[in-house]
Amino acid sequence: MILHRVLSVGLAGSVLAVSGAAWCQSVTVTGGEGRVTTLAGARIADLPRTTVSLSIHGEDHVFQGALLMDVVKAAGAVPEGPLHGPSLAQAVVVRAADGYAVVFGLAELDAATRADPIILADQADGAPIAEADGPFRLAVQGDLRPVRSARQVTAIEVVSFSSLGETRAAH
Ligand SMILES: Nc1nc2c(c(=O)[nH]1)N[C@H]1C(S)=C(S)[C@@H](COP(=O)(O)O)O[C@H]1N2
Ligand SMILES: [Mo]
Repeated sequence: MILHRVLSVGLAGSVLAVSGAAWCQSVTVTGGEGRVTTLAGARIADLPRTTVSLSIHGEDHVFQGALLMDVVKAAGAVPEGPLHGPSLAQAVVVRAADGYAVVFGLAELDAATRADPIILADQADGAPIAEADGPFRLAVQGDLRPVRSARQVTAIEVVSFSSLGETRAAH
């Protein structure tokens, strides 16, 4: 009976998470070989949820969404498992609707390498993110200024700078 209740609450939570602005929106993810995958808002909302709190212009906000690493992995742009070799020379470019773009080293997204989470948020302060900032925005924990917490994210590109060759061949 208690288990049933927990499951019900969990299901209601995920239905709430995909309601609102992000439901009918998507983000494109371009992988190392130029393959483009479109991730629907519902798919992003289905990934494990993480919370990041940021102070923006002196106001505290709580953002919730998927780890950016889980998003690029869900799109097949980054292989599962620990980062090795050529993966450490990959960068993640996140582009916004207004032309703003920010860059991370892939290792910055890796929970085994860097403690502070970077999320693609679809909720701010308990509600879907309004059009002016969303429906998707980054929330980058650990930056001293919120300058890389790009609003209105539309596209993510994983770019390789390695001269070691194919990422998947690394051990
Ligand atoms: N798409 C987009 N995201 C952005 C920016 C921007 O110009 N465009 N400015 C950044 C900066 S400089 C800051 S300080 C934070 C908060 O700024 P805001 O008041 O413009 O939201 O958003 C960041 N995200
Ligand atoms: Mo800023």
